[in-house]
Amino acid sequence: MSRTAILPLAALAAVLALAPACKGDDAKEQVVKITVTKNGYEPWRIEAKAGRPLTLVMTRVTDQTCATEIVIPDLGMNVPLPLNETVMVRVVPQKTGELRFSCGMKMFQGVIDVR
Ligand SMILES: [Cu+2]
Repeated sequence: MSRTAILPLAALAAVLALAPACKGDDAKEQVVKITVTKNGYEPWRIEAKAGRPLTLVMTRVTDQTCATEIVIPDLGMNVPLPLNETVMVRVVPQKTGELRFSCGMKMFQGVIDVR
Protein backbone atom coordinates (compact mmCIF):
# COMPACT_ATOMS: atom_id res chain seq x y z
CA MET A 1 0.00 0.00 0.00
CA SER A 2 1.34 3.43 -0.90
CA ARG A 3 1.73 6.23 1.62
CA THR A 4 -0.37 8.61 -0.45
CA ALA A 5 -3.49 6.62 0.41
CA ILE A 6 -2.88 7.13 4.12
CA LEU A 7 -2.36 10.90 4.02
CA PRO A 8 -5.89 11.92 3.00
CA LEU A 9 -7.31 9.82 5.84
CA ALA A 10 -5.07 11.61 8.32
CA ALA A 11 -6.24 14.95 6.92
CA LEU A 12 -9.87 13.89 7.25
CA ALA A 13 -9.32 12.82 10.85
CA ALA A 14 -7.88 16.26 11.60
CA VAL A 15 -10.94 17.96 10.07
CA LEU A 16 -13.32 15.76 12.06
CA ALA A 17 -11.47 16.54 15.28
CA LEU A 18 -11.96 20.26 14.62
CA ALA A 19 -15.63 19.93 13.67
CA PRO A 20 -17.19 20.62 17.11
CA ALA A 21 -15.46 24.02 17.21
CA CYS A 22 -16.56 24.88 13.67
CA LYS A 23 -18.50 28.13 13.40
CA GLY A 24 -20.74 26.89 10.61
CA ASP A 25 -22.11 24.23 12.93
CA ASP A 26 -23.09 26.85 15.52
CA ALA A 27 -25.20 28.69 12.98
CA LYS A 28 -27.23 25.59 12.17
CA GLU A 29 -30.92 25.83 12.87
CA GLN A 30 -32.30 23.44 15.44
CA VAL A 31 -35.43 21.58 14.45
CA VAL A 32 -37.54 19.52 16.84
CA LYS A 33 -40.74 17.67 16.03
CA ILE A 34 -43.45 17.80 18.68
CA THR A 35 -46.66 15.84 18.41
CA VAL A 36 -49.60 16.92 20.55
CA THR A 37 -51.47 13.78 21.58
CA LYS A 38 -53.99 12.96 24.31
CA ASN A 39 -50.95 12.74 26.60
CA GLY A 40 -49.92 16.29 25.83
CA TYR A 41 -46.76 17.52 24.12
CA GLU A 42 -44.53 14.64 23.00
CA PRO A 43 -41.71 15.07 23.70
CA TRP A 44 -42.52 17.51 26.50
CA ARG A 45 -38.87 18.22 27.28
CA ILE A 46 -36.45 19.31 24.59
CA GLU A 47 -32.96 20.74 24.56
CA ALA A 48 -31.78 23.80 22.65
CA LYS A 49 -28.70 25.96 22.39
CA ALA A 50 -29.00 29.59 23.45
CA GLY A 51 -28.80 32.15 20.66
CA ARG A 52 -29.64 29.67 17.91
CA PRO A 53 -32.89 29.62 16.00
CA LEU A 54 -35.12 26.77 17.07
CA THR A 55 -38.04 25.54 15.00
CA LEU A 56 -40.70 23.45 16.68
CA VAL A 57 -42.50 21.42 14.03
CA MET A 58 -45.79 20.89 15.80
CA THR A 59 -48.70 18.67 14.85
CA ARG A 60 -51.77 18.24 17.03
CA VAL A 61 -53.33 14.85 16.33
CA THR A 62 -56.10 14.74 18.92
CA ASP A 63 -59.19 16.79 19.62
CA GLN A 64 -59.66 15.14 23.04
CA THR A 65 -57.76 17.71 25.10
CA CYS A 66 -57.59 21.45 25.57
CA ALA A 67 -54.03 21.59 24.22
CA THR A 68 -55.08 23.39 21.05
CA GLU A 69 -52.26 25.92 21.13
CA ILE A 70 -48.76 26.47 22.45
CA VAL A 71 -48.18 29.33 24.84
CA ILE A 72 -44.64 30.49 25.65
CA PRO A 73 -45.16 33.24 28.23
CA ASP A 74 -41.52 34.37 28.43
CA LEU A 75 -41.51 35.06 24.70
CA GLY A 76 -45.04 36.46 24.64
CA MET A 77 -46.07 33.77 22.15
CA ASN A 78 -49.43 32.08 21.73
CA VAL A 79 -49.71 29.97 18.60
CA PRO A 80 -52.89 28.06 17.67
CA LEU A 81 -52.41 24.43 16.64
CA PRO A 82 -55.18 23.41 14.24
CA LEU A 83 -56.04 19.71 14.31
CA ASN A 84 -53.88 17.56 12.01
CA GLU A 85 -52.02 20.55 10.59
CA THR A 86 -48.28 21.00 10.95
CA VAL A 87 -47.33 24.38 12.34
CA MET A 88 -43.78 25.73 12.46
CA VAL A 89 -43.11 27.65 15.66
CA ARG A 90 -39.87 29.59 15.37
CA VAL A 91 -38.10 30.94 18.41
CA VAL A 92 -34.59 32.07 19.30
CA PRO A 93 -34.04 31.27 22.96
CA GLN A 94 -31.54 33.84 24.22
CA LYS A 95 -31.19 32.98 27.90
CA THR A 96 -29.92 29.68 29.24
CA GLY A 97 -32.25 27.89 31.62
CA GLU A 98 -35.75 26.53 31.39
CA LEU A 99 -38.12 28.07 28.88
CA ARG A 100 -41.57 26.80 29.74
CA PHE A 101 -44.47 26.27 27.39
CA SER A 102 -48.01 25.04 27.93
CA CYS A 103 -51.54 24.96 26.66
CA GLY A 104 -53.73 27.98 27.36
CA MET A 105 -54.86 26.62 30.73
CA LYS A 106 -51.47 25.22 31.75
CA MET A 107 -52.86 21.70 32.08
CA PHE A 108 -50.31 20.40 29.60
CA GLN A 109 -46.80 21.69 30.01
CA GLY A 110 -43.38 21.36 28.51
CA VAL A 111 -39.89 22.72 28.88
CA ILE A 112 -37.20 23.87 26.48
CA ASP A 113 -33.92 23.27 28.27
CA VAL A 114 -31.74 26.08 26.90
CA ARG A 115 -28.00 25.57 27.30
CU1 LIG B 1 -55.24 23.18 28.58
